Amino acid sequence: MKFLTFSAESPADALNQAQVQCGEDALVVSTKQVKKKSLNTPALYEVVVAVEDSKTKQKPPKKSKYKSDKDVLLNISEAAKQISQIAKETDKTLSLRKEKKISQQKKMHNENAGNVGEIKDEIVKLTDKIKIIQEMFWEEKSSSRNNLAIPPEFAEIYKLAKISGIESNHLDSVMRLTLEHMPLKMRHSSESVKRYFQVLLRKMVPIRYEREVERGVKKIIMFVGPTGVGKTTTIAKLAARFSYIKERRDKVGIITLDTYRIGAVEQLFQYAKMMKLPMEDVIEPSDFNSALRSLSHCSTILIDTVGSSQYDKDKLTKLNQFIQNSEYEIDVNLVLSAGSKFEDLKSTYKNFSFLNIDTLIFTKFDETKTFGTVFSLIYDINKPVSYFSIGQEVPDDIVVANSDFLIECMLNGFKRRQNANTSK
Ligand SMILES: Nc1nc2c(ncn2[C@@H]2O[C@H](COP(=O)(O)OP(=O)(O)OP(=O)(O)O)[C@@H](O)[C@H]2O)c(=O)[nH]1
Ligand SMILES: [Mg+2]
Repeated sequence: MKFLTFSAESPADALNQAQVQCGEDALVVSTKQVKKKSLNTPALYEVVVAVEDSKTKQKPPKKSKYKSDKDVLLNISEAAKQISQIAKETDKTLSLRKEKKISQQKKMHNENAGNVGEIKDEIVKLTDKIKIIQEMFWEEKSSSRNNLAIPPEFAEIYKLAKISGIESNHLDSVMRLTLEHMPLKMRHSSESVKRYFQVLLRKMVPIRYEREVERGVKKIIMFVGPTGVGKTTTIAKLAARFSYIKERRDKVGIITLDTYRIGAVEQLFQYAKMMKLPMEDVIEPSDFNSALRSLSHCSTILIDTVGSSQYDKDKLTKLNQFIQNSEYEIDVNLVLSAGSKFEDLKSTYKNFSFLNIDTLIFTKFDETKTFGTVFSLIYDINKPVSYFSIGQEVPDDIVVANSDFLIECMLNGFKRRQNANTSK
């Protein structure tokens, strides 16, 4: 008796080979799976049969390792049944395993999905809570916003602008304009709302750009304003700027009308001397034109005045006499401190306005944190700004007015490095 082994991808195929080769009388010794099916290769089954030497039709395949008769169990027909059973069982086991694996994967997926879902739910709940809290505070204050319904995305910029000291009614009108004109798609984030709001604010600041003095034209600039705001210091900075710093240099002369205060003339005289600029002092309005004439060789004449309280009618009236007596047109610059309260700025402007103010200069940017008042005054009186003074240093601490600078200071505070365009 010989033992022969047949291999195939399924037990049935292996058995079939054995049948073809050895006939029906061959006895099946064993069947087993020798290799599992993988992704790339099929399964391998082995059937070992025992045959009498004379029953082998062809050259037998390789010899089996089974050597003993006692392993012989079944004839082939019987084995076929069992094999198909084994195959079924194997398939069943495999599919059971597969099902188990899938169900495990599903379970894990469901568990993960459950976790992610739970986290998502939590985030949504938290976001809602934050919005509700925001709106609670928001609603609480709504009475002071003239019933202006402001969406939560606008809350951040609203609060920033509010703490800048801007007047409530000005802030509400800017808000109203933003709400009316801002494209819907920009409203979803507070960042884009902020940007839009900033652009709008910038457009609302009237600026007077610095112009070159035309040849043959005299530019006579008078600086008026309350006491101690920085008129004299600003004149010194601008005298240096016009005569030495700007590309096209002007011939600059200085006149001071501030002859009351001890040391006032001396203060300006020292600057004029350092810069080698001609300077005249005038006491009476009737002498004003002769002083202007004596500086006829200058294309730019800067006039310092005595600081006066906006309530000091006598001083203001005398100041007006100088302007009225002048043979030349005078550009009147009202100098104000950025740190003053809005009401004070407004009353100062009101009481100086009979001098026909042409432009505003704001000083002491480095001494305040609230620039909304500056914005509000400009917005209210609609007068252009020409310079911002940002410190005591002569000649460096002066900035040619620009709306970007002011709005940046208003929303994010004054920073000295913003000073890149100083005097430019
Ligand atoms: N921090 C700061 N100080 C300034 C600025 N501008 C002027 N000052 C200071 O403010 C003080 C008054 O400056 P002045 O230029 O004398 O002011 P003024 O308006 O001429 O004063 P009166 O002639 O007395 O009315 C001085 O100590 C200046 O150095 C500024 O932008 N920032
Ligand atoms: Mg002065």
